[in-house]
Amino acid sequence: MIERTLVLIKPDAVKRKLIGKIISRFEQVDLTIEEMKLINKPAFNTVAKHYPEKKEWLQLIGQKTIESYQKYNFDLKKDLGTEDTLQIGKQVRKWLIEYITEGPIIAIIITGNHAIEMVRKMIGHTAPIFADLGTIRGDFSIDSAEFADKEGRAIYNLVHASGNSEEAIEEITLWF
Ligand code: IDP
Ligand code: MG
Repeated sequence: MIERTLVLIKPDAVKRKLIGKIISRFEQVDLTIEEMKLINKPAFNTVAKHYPEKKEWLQLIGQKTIESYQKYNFDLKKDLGTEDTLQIGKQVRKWLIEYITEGPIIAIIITGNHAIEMVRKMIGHTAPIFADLGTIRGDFSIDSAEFADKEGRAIYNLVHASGNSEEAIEEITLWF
């Protein structure tokens, strides 16, 4: 089943000169680069739409943070001032918009057999510290939620990829 998905190479990856390495991984498995562009200054409004203020999604992000803290027995309340999943989600969304707008990014449409699932598998877990070796996030970073939260920023995890077919359609329309 041929699918299309959206990938963003985030500012930390561009800064670290990883564009080529990341793109070559997708080509290596025979996925196709259908469109690609460098965006020098990602607009606040576009990024805010990319990470919309949807309650369900905010709660999911909040939940991931809580799980990461539990794994290491770290004090969530101390770092984030709250244990409420929705509040944590809102805080992370703010950091995320700051992160994606802070420098140049690359937007790519990738197509291929089961491209959405395949690309997600290739980028790995949201937190690089949990991402398997062999994935993009796992091979190029060791960042984690608690580490990022302590510095008051989003997890620097190099790439974004659409999570499902609805997200893919919305995100492709937004960026292209
Ligand atoms: P994904 O990028 O793996 O799909 P999402 O849950 O959609 O992960 O979260 C979007 C982005 O928000 C992540 O890529 C990461 O940069 C950031 N993020 C997620 N959880 C946290 C957190 O607990 N602290 C800081 N940043 C986070
Ligand atoms: Mg996501």
